[in-house]
Amino acid sequence: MYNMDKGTIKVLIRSETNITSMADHFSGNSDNRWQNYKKTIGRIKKPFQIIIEIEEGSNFPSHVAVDNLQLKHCVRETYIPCEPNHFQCESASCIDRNKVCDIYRDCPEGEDEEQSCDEIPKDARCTFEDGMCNWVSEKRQDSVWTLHSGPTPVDRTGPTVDNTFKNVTGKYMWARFHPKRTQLGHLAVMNSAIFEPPPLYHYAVQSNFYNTCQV
Ligand SMILES: [Ca+2]
Ligand SMILES: [Ca+2]
Repeated sequence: MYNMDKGTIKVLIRSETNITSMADHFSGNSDNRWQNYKKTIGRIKKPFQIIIEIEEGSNFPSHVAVDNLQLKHCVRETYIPCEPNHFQCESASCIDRNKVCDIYRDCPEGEDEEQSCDEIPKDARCTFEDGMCNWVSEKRQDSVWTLHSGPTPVDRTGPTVDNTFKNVTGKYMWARFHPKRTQLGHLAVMNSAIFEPPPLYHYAVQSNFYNTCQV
C-alpha cells in the first residue's frame, strides 16, 4: 500500500442470494511493501464470492496491490468411517464416544454436545452457569456450598477460574467452611436431584444411552 493512510480496505462475502456481509474492514498505510494478510471467513455452506473493496487515501497517487491470493482449508475432507467406539462429526472427523455429551465441544461444530444429549436425565449435566441444576447444599452450621465465579475471597482456598470457560466469568460450586468453627472431620455436603435409574443397556456402545450416566 502507498498513500493509503486515510484509505480503507474492506473484504466482503457475497452469497448466491446477493446478500453481502463484511468479513473484515481495516485502515490502509504507506508501508509500500508486500505484507501477509489472513482472514478466517469460517464455514460457508453455499456458493459465495469474495469482494475486495478499496477506498483510496486522500493523498495522490494511492495504490494497493494484491498477489498470491489463496483460499485455504476449503477442500472437503475425504470421508473415512469412524471406528465403532467413535462418534462421527459432521466435518468427517472422529472423536472418542466418551467425548459425546461431556460438556466440552470436541467436534469442530460442537455437534457432539447436541447429539442425543437430551436423552441424559434432567440436571445430570451441569456447568453451573445457569444455576445449581437442583443440587442443594446441606444446611450445616460450619459449612456451605455456594455458587461462585472468579478467585475465592479467602487466600489459598479455591480455584481462580471455573472449569467450563476457564475464565473469571464462569461459575462453579465452592465449599466454604466457617473459619472459626471448623474442626477436623467436618463436612460440606451437596445433594443432587433424584435421578431415575438409567436403562440397563446404557453401557452398549451402539445405544443412544451409552455412557449417559457417567459422572
Ligand atoms: Ca464433547
Ligand atoms: Ca462453570
